Amino acid sequence: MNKNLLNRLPMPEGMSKSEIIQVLLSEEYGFLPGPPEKVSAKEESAEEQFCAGKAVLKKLLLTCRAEYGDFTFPVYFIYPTKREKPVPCFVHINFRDLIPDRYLPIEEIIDSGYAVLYFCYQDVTSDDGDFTNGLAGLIYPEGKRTKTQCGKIGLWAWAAGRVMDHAMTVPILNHGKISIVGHSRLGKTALLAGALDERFYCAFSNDSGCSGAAISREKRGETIQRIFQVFPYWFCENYGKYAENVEELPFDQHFLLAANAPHRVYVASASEDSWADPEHEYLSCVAADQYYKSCGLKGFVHPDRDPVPGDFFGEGEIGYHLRAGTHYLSREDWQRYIQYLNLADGN
Ligand code: GTR
Repeated sequence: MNKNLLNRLPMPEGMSKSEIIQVLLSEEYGFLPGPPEKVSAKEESAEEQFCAGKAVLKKLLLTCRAEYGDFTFPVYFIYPTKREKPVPCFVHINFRDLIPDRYLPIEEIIDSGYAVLYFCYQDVTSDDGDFTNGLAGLIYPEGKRTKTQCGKIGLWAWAAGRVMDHAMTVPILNHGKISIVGHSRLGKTALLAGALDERFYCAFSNDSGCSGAAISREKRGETIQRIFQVFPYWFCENYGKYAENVEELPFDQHFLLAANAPHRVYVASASEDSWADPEHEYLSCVAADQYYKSCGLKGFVHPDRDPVPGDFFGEGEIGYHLRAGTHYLSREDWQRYIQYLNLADGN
């Protein structure tokens, strides 16, 4: 572990949660639209015998009523047929609207007693620099943003919050155990959604890398310069000023983990994912540990060594694993998430 780097990072201790969020929004992700006045769900279709009858699959249309207009997007709800009590749930932001999907081993998740609320990010707004479609089109007249209005990550995170609004109205869900999961660019989104919405029990980021969990200073693989050159629309325009000045950042990505306190946050890395940089994702957990501790929490419980593939550190509010292999959201990652949640429940 790069202890020299760790020792010279800006630290969030002494800052309030809202001050941490303020700096992340004004300098990196941009400010999100306010919450809608009302979220309502309409059932479009239902499959009662999904997964050999072990689950119900419903397609819902979620409508968000706000001063800037109505916005509707599809959400899939899959829940176990047999339940003794309200079930925990994952809100999963995915790349596709397929079920099953290679990033969502749904039958296994259902067998573990979890429900899933699932949406496809591009049903919210496109993954490109066009700010005239979907939610972006409502918020940004003529597709133009100011320097600190949010980019696409912020808009996807906003939608995750609306799914949470809906989840809180569903009686079969355990409202205290609703977590958010995303992979890669959607792992960055999951961390932001968790930071902005304390109702999430845990934010799971999978291989989220640059501008997600990984520390930006001295980063290997993707850098702010590179990400802002290729995907400037994920962030607010203001972030561009750090493209060639990473040392000028008044924070680093452990602030994003810290902003998830007091609820849980989880960093999943893959050993061969050098573009995301697993070392710097781990460093971020170590750096955020102090903030969690300063809130009277356990933080990141880990041994005093670098992680090796197969490691799983699940004792604290910051959870972590290092999976062998490349950039992917695999069933092994999901198994760890479920293991972590069960451990937190004392099972
Ligand atoms: C890459 C990008 C990463 C990561 C990834 C993904 O092209 O450089 O930051 O977000 O896409 O989302 O799959």
